[in-house]
Amino acid sequence: MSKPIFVLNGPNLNLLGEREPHIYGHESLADVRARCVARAKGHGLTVEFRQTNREGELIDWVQEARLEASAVVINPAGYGHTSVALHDALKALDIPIIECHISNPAAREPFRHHSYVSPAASGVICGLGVFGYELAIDGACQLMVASKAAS
Ligand code: CA2
Repeated sequence: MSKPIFVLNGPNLNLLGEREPHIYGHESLADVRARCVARAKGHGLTVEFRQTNREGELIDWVQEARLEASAVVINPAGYGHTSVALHDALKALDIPIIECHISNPAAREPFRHHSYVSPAASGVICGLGVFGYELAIDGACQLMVASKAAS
């Protein structure tokens, strides 16, 4: 039995669907979870889907993923623009990491243009709404298959 894909969500994403629908859409985080579960099931995999408003907890989960996950999909939300500690934790992983943003941070305010997560990620998906989470699962699976074939 394969390890789950960890889908980790950072601060304020618990508000998804409640505010700023013009940026983030109308779906709730529970809806996003359902999309991820279904997409992973199509690949014969499971997901461990979590959200936190605390930086340390997010880092603890990334560390947990070292042993317990087959890949990580992470929407770091605001911590992507601020957290060296999150960058360091992600750099310690040897599994695929997909950074996923609902909006396109590069098309928004300048303070969203830098990501501490991108240099540690295998790939980045942004600007496609919550559908991006499904593509992130596909991307993680693709990289897992490629790394198995190479070993
Ligand atoms: O586009 C994304 O997914 C972001 O990661 C979302 C973050 C933002 O800081 C990043 O620049 C881009 C914000 C998450 C807050 O989500 C909310 C959702 C609904 C209402 C208010 C906030």
